[in-house]
Amino acid sequence: MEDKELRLKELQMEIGIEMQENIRAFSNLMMMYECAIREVKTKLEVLDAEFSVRYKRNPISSIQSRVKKPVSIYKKLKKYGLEISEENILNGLHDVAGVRVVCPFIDDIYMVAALLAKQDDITVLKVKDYIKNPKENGYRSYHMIVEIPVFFSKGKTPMKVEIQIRTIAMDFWASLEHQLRYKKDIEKVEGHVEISRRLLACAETISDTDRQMQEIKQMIGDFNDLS
Ligand code: 0O2
Repeated sequence: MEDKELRLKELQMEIGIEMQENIRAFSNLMMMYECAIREVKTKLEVLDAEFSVRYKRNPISSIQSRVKKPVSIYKKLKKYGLEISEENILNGLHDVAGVRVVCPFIDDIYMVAALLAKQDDITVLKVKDYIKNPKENGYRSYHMIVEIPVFFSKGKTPMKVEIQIRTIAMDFWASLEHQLRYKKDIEKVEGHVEISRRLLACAETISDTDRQMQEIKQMIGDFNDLS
């Protein structure tokens, strides 16, 4: 084999090895986020199980989780002007691991959030209360960015997880709105002002229903709470 050909083969091998190493490092990172999600889910499941036995009701209706897709990670890093690297993902992004908690009533949201926040291995880094301060489009949800230690063979690693807590009604609206328009170039759709107005009106109706259900719950008074 000629020198030039040999060098090309070596280069291809080097690139291949580097790519393999990057893929391995990325898979490892995603595994770490998956484990952080498991830790948070276990905490939520424990709280729900305890409530179920002590108070005969469940403050959590469902829990969903996801690790952000590589393309969304890439887009978010770009949005923040960051290079793709393990360090930037770990330090620059806070929603690679996401857990969504759906509760029956508004007061369940604040109770679940408070019970999580007071656990001494959880550090609350940021809270966005889109229930008290809904987004202009009507989006409501309680967002927490928490840091939780995960024990790997190399030792304890603090991992960030975004927790979104919302009622069944808020989840209904957000899921449909997400399908219909979120992230799409809605401004280019004919009648987009009317679409936004109607979506906002639906959000207001849903919010009013949530408030009424909360009041009915208080009127019945059958439910115990932790206070
Ligand atoms: P996906 O596809 O759900 O992962 P920040 O950088 O913190 O200022 P960021 O990250 O947009 O801004 O934070 P924010 O506002 O807390 O929103 C994070 C997530 O909340 C979104 O994740 C959505 O899941 C949800 N969300 C926020 N606004 C809306 C909304 O108007 N409608 C719906 N349906 N969901 C919303 P991602 O990564 O954008 O999307």
